[in-house]
Amino acid sequence: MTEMPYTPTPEEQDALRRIRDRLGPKGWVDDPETLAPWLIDSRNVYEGRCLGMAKPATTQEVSDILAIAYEAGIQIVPQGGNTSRVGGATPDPSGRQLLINLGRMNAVRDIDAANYTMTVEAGCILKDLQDKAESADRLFPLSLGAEGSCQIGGNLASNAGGINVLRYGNARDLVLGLEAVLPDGRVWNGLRRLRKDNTGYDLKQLFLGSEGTLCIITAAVLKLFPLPKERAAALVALSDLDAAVTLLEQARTASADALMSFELMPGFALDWAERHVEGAKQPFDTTYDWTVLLEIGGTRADGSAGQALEGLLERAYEDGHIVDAVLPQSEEQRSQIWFLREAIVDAQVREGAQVKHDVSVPVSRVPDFIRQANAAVIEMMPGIRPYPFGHVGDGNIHYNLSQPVDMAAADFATHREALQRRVHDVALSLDGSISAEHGIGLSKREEMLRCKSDVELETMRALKNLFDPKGLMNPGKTIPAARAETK
Ligand code: FAD
Ligand code: 2HG
Ligand code: ZN
Repeated sequence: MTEMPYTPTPEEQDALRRIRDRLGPKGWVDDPETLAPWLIDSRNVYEGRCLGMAKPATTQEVSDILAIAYEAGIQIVPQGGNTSRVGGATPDPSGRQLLINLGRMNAVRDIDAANYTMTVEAGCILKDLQDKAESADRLFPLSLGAEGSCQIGGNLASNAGGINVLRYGNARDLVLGLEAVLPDGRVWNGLRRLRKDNTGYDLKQLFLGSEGTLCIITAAVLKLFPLPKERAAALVALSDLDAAVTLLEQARTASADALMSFELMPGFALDWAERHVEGAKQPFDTTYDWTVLLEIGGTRADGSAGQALEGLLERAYEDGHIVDAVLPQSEEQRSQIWFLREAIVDAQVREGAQVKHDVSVPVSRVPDFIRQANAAVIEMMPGIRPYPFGHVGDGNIHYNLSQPVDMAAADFATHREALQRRVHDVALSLDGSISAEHGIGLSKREEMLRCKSDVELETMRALKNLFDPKGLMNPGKTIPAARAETK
């Protein structure tokens, strides 16, 4: 049975007409074909509908459309590049929500190289910002697989992590100032470029990571860093899983903490990438159990980063922590190895149904986490294929699972929740988190009830209510409803 599309009330129709008039034809999309990809999340788990997509080009337009929507009680789903892994940017199936996509707000307002800052609008594509910073001989270090399509507003709203957190921190650590529009349309201009500013509560930190539930981020002042003049990378094969933690410790010391990335990958993931992703090439002739891609950034182009890396690897080889290593000899080879790292994500999709996780534990407990989670899921489902990889330098593992080869994908999907609970239990028992970098969105909302205290949840609800008393901003995301009363 096909569901009837939602018919807006006369008040909503009037508000939508005013919004369309305010934005003009470039600022409004309601053609089903153009809308379709924006209504499905990046994992193809959620599909929604909407009243239309507003595409404001200025902060004032965002303010005006929020004010109109607020008055008419229209629910809003803020959206950037729609690469969320937790369904955070997908509207619900009711058809009553309005998408606001920031893609047209893509200007870099200012680069202040001496202050090491860049003021940017929310719709800038992350990769464009990296390039822009580089052209001013600066580094903007946020980097992740979706950087060619995700927007800085989405990165900040979800406090994204990625491959350089080890050295530079998460998205929230990279922001000095913020501009945001509150649900009723009021604009907060907090675009300060200060490294020291202890003037009361830090509102921007509340908005960063709020996943579109408190405000729409329209611009930000981002921190820049000296551009590394050389990058020395290696793909190494570990003697065993524990060696990952030992090598990480040694790499931080050997590089004087200039280690930028430290990514763990199971050897068979490299094979899967070569098999399924065009252009991906596994450089080893053997499938090792565990590999790590590490990279050191040097501030001088004098080969010192490369020397530090080689010295580190020689010692690690002598001590028996690594058994093999590939050191790229050119920029092209270095990008091939990074391509392989990003390709393992797509490769897993081609191996059938999957259940994803994004947990973190203290770095020292990563090996225990992987071993305990493996034992737990294999006990639940013999034949399941654990595919743990990720940012081990941050204690962040994407403990993904692939279906047993002889199981129907639909069958596997029915076990998703039970598997996720079990994996989350292991992470929580090791003092970990159920969401390291992807956020809560829709897919982890109910798990919040298991890992947050009443005090924490009640405070979050009170803050939500303070900023968004009508509950219009990204309803149903991030914050779970109150626990059902138990007798
Ligand atoms: P969207 O998906 O559009 O939105 C994300 C959330 O932010 C939603 O809740 C949305 O409502 C809200 N939002 C978006 N824009 C705004 C705004 N301007 N104001 C207020 N709220 C807003 N994440 C990591 O942390 N590390 C990774 O390494 C990583 N790798 C990825 C690799 C791939 C291939 C993919 C598909 C995703 C990956 N992600 C990763 C997940 C995702 O968090 C990031 O891609 C990115 O931060 C999301 O940005 P976006 O613009 O696509 O936001
Ligand atoms: C990564 O680290 C991303 O590659 C995506 O966070 C992880 O989708 C995933 O499983
Ligand atoms: Zn990740």
